[in-house]
Amino acid sequence: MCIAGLCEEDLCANVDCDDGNDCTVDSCDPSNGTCVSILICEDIDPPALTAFDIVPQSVDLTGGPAEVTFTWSLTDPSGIGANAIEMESPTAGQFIGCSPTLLSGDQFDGVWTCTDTFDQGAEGGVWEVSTLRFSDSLGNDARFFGADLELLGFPGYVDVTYGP
Ligand SMILES: [Ca+2]
Ligand SMILES: [Ca+2]
Repeated sequence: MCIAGLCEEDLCANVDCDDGNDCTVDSCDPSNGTCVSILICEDIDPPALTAFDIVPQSVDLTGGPAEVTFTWSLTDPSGIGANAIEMESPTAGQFIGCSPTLLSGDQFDGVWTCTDTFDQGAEGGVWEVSTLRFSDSLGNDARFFGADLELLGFPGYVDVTYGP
């Protein structure tokens, strides 16, 4: 821009300050070209679980170990903080679990996935999701068990078998 014949470079000309977060108002500071985000929401809610799946929901360990993949979708205006899943065997106190990475989207609206393995010799029977736990970046957290997931119409269990 030019003022009184003196021209300055527009430091904000090619700066996109949109951080994808609806809870912030974003602008560019023309004095130095850096982004400024002002929080406009008070976020007291944990992330919203909008989808959850386990593939497969039945594994036969007769021939060896079997992988199981968890995929779920979370939205939160403050972004995701912690995020993890664990399954527990019917009686033997065995666990599998993993911490997901982003499959698509971003920390405000994204699909998360991770894979773990049932070792051959793992206890047979119905394994339950013992913890699906996540929080936003402010620490608002939620925890789901298998029964909670089933109530929402999502799978909460994996059937571990050794032959038919
Ligand atoms: Ca924003
Ligand atoms: Ca939140």
